[in-house]
Amino acid sequence: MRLSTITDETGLVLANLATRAGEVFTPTIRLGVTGLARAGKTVFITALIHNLIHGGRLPLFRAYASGRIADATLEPQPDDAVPRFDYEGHVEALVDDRLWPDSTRRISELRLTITFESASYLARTLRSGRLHLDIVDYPGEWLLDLALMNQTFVEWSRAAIERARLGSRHSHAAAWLAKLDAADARAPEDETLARELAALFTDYLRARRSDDDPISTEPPGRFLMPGDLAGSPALTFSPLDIDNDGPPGSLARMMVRRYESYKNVVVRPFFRDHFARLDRQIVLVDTLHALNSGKTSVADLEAALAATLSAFKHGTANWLTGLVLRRIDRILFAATKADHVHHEDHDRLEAILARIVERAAEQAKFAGADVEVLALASVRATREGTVTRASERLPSIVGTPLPGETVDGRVFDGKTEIAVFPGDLPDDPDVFFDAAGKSDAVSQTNLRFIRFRPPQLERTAEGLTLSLPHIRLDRALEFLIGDRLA
Ligand SMILES: Nc1nc2c(ncn2[C@@H]2O[C@H](COP(=O)(O)OP(=O)(O)OP(=O)(O)O)[C@@H](O)[C@H]2O)c(=O)[nH]1
Ligand SMILES: [Mg+2]
Repeated sequence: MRLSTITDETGLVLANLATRAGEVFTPTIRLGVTGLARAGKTVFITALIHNLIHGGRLPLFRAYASGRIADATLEPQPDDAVPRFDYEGHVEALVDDRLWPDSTRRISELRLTITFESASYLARTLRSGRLHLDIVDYPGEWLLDLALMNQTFVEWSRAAIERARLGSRHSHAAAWLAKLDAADARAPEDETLARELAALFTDYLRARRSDDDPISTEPPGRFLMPGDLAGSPALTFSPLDIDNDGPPGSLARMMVRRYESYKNVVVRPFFRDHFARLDRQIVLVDTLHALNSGKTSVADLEAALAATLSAFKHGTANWLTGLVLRRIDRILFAATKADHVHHEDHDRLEAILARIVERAAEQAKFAGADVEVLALASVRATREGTVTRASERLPSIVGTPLPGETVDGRVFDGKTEIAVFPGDLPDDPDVFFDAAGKSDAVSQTNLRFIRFRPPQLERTAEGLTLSLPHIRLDRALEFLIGDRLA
């Protein structure tokens, strides 16, 4: 174990002890909202808070439905160095302008304090009746960085180059791969070459991000969002086609050193400050987008989640276990944007997600956590209806497509409502995982999802806008914090 690791974890013991001491007064749940880029983290956090503050319809969130929650308010967050989550800005965009939030570019945090009355007399006399819920939002790009913690430079290089050579990505990566082929990794280190390789590699990452690839990101996450590390050696490296670290003084050694610096300067502190202290976790997965893009995307998504979540296992398997890392005792895997399919398909969506996260969930169980899988929509942008096709009545969804979305060659302006039949999800989740032979089964499902604008909110007779509609946000809340309000 390196010295940096020891100091890291000593710091963490102190941080966790300090948090625990504070909890004598008001208990705190640090909720991890985890998800790849565009999975729906920012919308989820905004909708959760909005519903609690504005009296949303949450019948399955028991403490709330039975009237035991007196109040939910935003309070100053505990970490002074982290910007505040722009809750008000996101709500305004969603509710007033009917716009989704922009992709998140930096980390932010928010504390919601819930004042409640326990259901039992004993708990009422022993406990304070207040609970802090601390939530952190960050760019999904950064999540895949966690997978680097368990990988050497050589392992990471091999996997990254393999992914770059796949299918449509190959064209984005061509210039970078050609430069790699021409470079001699065993030759003496060369700053100019290192910069050129890093720049071409970054161009490739950028091209993938703008593509409609569901796993549109590839670590290192900071290459596209460098912040104040821009231009530093820790951000000036690239995978190399090598099978060992190379001789001292070589280009390969230089890249290995920088890769390790990236892990120490960027990834480790991010994990330590925001993930090692979590109590509960919700993992948001845009399952429908992956299904829409076919089997390769589903396989990519599965691998990305398993690799990312293995960082948590790595944490708990540490020799300082129990002393240092908080134990996550509940994990909810949620298929987001479930309002894109009819409710009759929600069970199937859950079954498919359960299959995608099987490996990742196994690791979580290993650490003794309760695991649940759910299909949800943080903000429900559609309602249900039926369309008639060849005298057959099909369950459909009705919503306003985002400006620029196209359906059957027709381009939408963001003002027109339509009813669509998105297709049925298959009963058997395995059709997305079986070997090539069965690939027809997937194309036959003929799924078709379009992006909708946030909903027009209903108003009460007094002119008050109602809270954001959702699907099963209340069940998610019940699982994630319900027991702490009992
Ligand atoms: N219909 C529908 N669309 C949703 C929902 N949640 C998210 N979306 C869509 O998904 C997009 C991404 O959601 P975000 O919450 O910004 O995703 P994120 O995980 O914060 O993404 P990054 O900030 O890039 O990491 C939004 O712009 C919406 O188009 C939902 O509940 N229903
Ligand atoms: Mg976001």
